[in-house]
This record gives sequence, structure tokens and C-alpha cells, in this order.
Amino acid sequence: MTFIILKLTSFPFFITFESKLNGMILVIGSGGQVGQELVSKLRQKHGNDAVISSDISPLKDEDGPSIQLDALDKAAIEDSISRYKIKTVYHLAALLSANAEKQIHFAWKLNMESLFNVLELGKEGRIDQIFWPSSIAVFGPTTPKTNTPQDTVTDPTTVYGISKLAGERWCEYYANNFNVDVRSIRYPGLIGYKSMPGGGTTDYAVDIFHKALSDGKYICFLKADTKLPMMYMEDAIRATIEIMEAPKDSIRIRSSYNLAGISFSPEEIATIIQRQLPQFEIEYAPDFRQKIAESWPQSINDNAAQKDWNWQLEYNLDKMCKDMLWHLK
Ligand code: AKB
Repeated sequence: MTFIILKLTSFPFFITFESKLNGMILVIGSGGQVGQELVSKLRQKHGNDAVISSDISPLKDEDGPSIQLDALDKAAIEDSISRYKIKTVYHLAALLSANAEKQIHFAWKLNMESLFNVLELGKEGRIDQIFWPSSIAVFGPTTPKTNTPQDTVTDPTTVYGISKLAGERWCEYYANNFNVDVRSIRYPGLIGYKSMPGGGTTDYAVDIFHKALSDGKYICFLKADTKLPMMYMEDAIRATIEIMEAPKDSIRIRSSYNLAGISFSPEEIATIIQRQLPQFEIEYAPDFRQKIAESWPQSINDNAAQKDWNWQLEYNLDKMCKDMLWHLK
């Protein structure tokens, strides 16, 4: 148990609080869509100085310690772990589905080797806990399309999906054979107003809000009725922190947990946006991402996450759209 001194800049005194942290937290890939919001939430919770953000490019406007770190550079990660007394790693660096199709070998290298770098640190007992995100991309065209179960056919047809499925198997292997405390969630498409997604198939669901407000019009790269599971960032960040804080014994699944989120199609979200912005227009020009989207489930069953670590969703489609538009306006 560590005691952390938190300096409140708006108050001329220090407060001390007891944190559940046994050491510092490192977030690898902090510059991405999830990283930016996760770092900020973890800093609110544990204090700015307890969370080291890191990315391959230097990060700007940081509220706490930040380092430049290549997820493929094992020696640099090891050095940071020792130097900053890191005990928990959130490893987020990856190439997402659409980008990975353009650089298949690099995507495989980045997504797999960087995971091994972190799992090995867990095996060597140098860190206590690892979070690594998986994705609905582990599913494929022969997976049941609706209410997709936790354990079912996984036959991904994208490089990203193949790397996430392989990663899940390795996480379970390191947990079972080397007692590594690695925890994971199969993220649906993520939607937030603070950060932009980078190179995924579900990116349209963020772009649509920005274009609705700036241009009053959006040209969608998926067909109107392409239903996919998505989740508001508030819920996704809460899920990430809740799974990491759950008692070790309650995490029965060491590959990755399904999270359902909310399922909708481009035409459904456009209709909801039109309620607040009646002039908004949407057109459809499907590209290569349509095939990827069609290979993924339309809705997910997350009973296992609900049962094991009490997962509960807070944002439905209406609530998410209202919050997105309010913040972006
Ligand atoms: C993507 O579209 O690649 C990601 C994902 C579903 O993992 N958002």
C-alpha cells in the first residue's frame, strides 16, 4: 500500500490520501483515442504524478509525467519500469482494423511483439498487473451475428482481428502458465468527444458528429443499415478501470471479456442526430471498410462481464448522442 502526496494547484496546501496503488502506472500508447481519456481519468483517481503517459511521438499538454516510448523497444520499456517503479501497465499501442489492412506485416509485428514485451515483464515478476485491449474484431463471418456469446466461433478475416485473437490466446497462456495478472476487454467501436479515433472501421460513428456540426452533412463509408456494436467512451474507460480494480479471483476469463455496448447502424444514429440538427444530411459511399464491418457481429452478449465483475452499461444511444452534441457544440 502506497501513500501518495497530491498537490492541488488551486489550494495552497498538500493533501495525503491512501491509494490502492502498489506502484506507478504506465500507459503505453497514450496518444491514441483510448489513451488520452484513460490517462486523464487515472490521473483524476490516483494523482497526476502517479500516472506516466507514453507514446512513440512526444505528447503535448500533459498534466503529469510523460515519456517518449516505442512499444517495440523492449529495453526502453524495461528501463522505464525500473526507473519509474511501475507496477501496472495499460498497453494500448496497436494498429486498428482499417490501417492494419494497409500495412499487414507491420500491424502483425506491432500488435504482437509489443504485447510479448509487456507479458514477459509480468512473467519476470517485474510488474503486477497488465491491461491489454482486445476487440469485437476477433469475431468473423461465421460467428453468430446477434447476441454473440462469450465463447463461440472466432474466425477473424482481418489482420487486426487475427492479431487480437492471437493476443487473447497469449494472454490466457501467460495467465495460466506463469500466473501473469493480465486483464482484457473486447472493445466495441468507441465514441468520444475528447479524442479522435485513428484508422478503425467504426471511426464513422465519431466523424459523423464532427461533420454534422461543422458541415451539416456527412458522407459515410459504410452502408446505411450496417449495424455494429459501439460504446460511449465514458462507459469504456469506466469498464477498463473497473476490470483492473476487480478482485483477482473474480476475473475468470483471462483471454478477453465481451462488452455489449449499444448496437446501431449509420441510418439509426443519423436519425437521432437529425432530431437535434434537423438540417443534417447523410449520404453513403461504402469503401473497403464495408467488408470488414460485415464480418463483425451486430450485437454482443456480455453476461460474463456482468456476472464476474458487475459490469453495467450507463449510456444508451439517445443519452450518448445528446452528450456528444452538447460537448462538441
Ligand atoms: C476498429 O474499428 O478497428 C476498432 C475496433 C472495433 O476494435 N474500433
